[in-house]
Amino acid sequence: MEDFAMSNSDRQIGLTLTQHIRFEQTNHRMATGKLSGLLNEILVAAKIISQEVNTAGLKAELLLGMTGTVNVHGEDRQKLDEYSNNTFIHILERSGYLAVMGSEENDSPIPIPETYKSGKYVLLMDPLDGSSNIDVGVSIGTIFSIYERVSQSGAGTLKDLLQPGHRQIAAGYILYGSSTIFVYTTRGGDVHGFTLDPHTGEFLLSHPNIVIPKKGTIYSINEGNSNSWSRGQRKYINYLKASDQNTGRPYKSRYVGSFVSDFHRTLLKGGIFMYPSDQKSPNGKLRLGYECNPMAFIVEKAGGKANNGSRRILDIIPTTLHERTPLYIGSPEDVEMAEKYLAEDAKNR
Ligand code: P6P
Repeated sequence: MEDFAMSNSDRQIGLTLTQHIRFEQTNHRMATGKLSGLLNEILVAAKIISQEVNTAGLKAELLLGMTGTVNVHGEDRQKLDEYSNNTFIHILERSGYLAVMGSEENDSPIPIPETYKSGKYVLLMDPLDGSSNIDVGVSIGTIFSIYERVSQSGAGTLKDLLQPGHRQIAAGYILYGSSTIFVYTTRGGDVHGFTLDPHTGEFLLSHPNIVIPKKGTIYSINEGNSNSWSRGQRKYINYLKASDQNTGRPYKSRYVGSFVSDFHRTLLKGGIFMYPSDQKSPNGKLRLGYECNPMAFIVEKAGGKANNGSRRILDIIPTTLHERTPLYIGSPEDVEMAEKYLAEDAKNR
């Protein structure tokens, strides 16, 4: 009789995201089932948005282009931005798992309507990051971050949304690219990636136990800002461009201009993504709460590092919902090397 015993990795092939979330829960990593429920609601929203993003070109009038409004950051709001934000809010506010939400698209906290049950978690999200790339077919993404509420009862508050990143319970992103990929991690878990099968509508396990290389050979930064960089930043980039076989230099330069895409490549291939402070943007461009903290939580779970040039991202205590921070994120050896060069700036100040 042929042996039908399957290896553990064989058993994982075809595992759906819903099944994976349930297995994580049964391993007592999400014992209550409430976090599982919340992640499954996010999964549903992701499928809806993926469908719209992938067919937006066919409904250009309806879904592409500007809405004629701007968001809290003064950035033109795209129709798909608004659609994605509304989709997440409408699905999650009625889930019963959340006490309050924060979104890149909303100036202030999003309360849970009294008609719905309030829950023990709070969620921060960038519903559609990289949206300036929508009309030109470049990959874009959703980023989310989940905490337990700190307020005792009743409606969630801004304080619930201003927790340091090390208190996250779960975080993840969805990349709407050549395929739709859902990557997530939980406090007690590892980092796993799932690819949407358009035929079954299921996210299937495609990247189990993601671990970032200790060192890479790719750097990712907007070189258009180089005239505004600090001296240490310029010296670091010149170091990466110099030839030295022993350290894999010169590094390759890759920059999509869509954070979820640039981060996903860095997570899988290693290297470093940087959005530094510069003369134009002293605090950098990326937002701490719903861009940097969730990606920092994920990269640390995958063995990587994330800092603001000197300080661990997950230790920063937010003071406002939309505050920005400089970001260095990726392979630990690369982030540490960047930190060494930037330390020179501190000495020369
Ligand atoms: P720049 C997109 O608008 C975004 O917020 C991130 O997705 C991306 O990493 C960054 O801005 C790109 O900024 O200044 O290089 O165009």
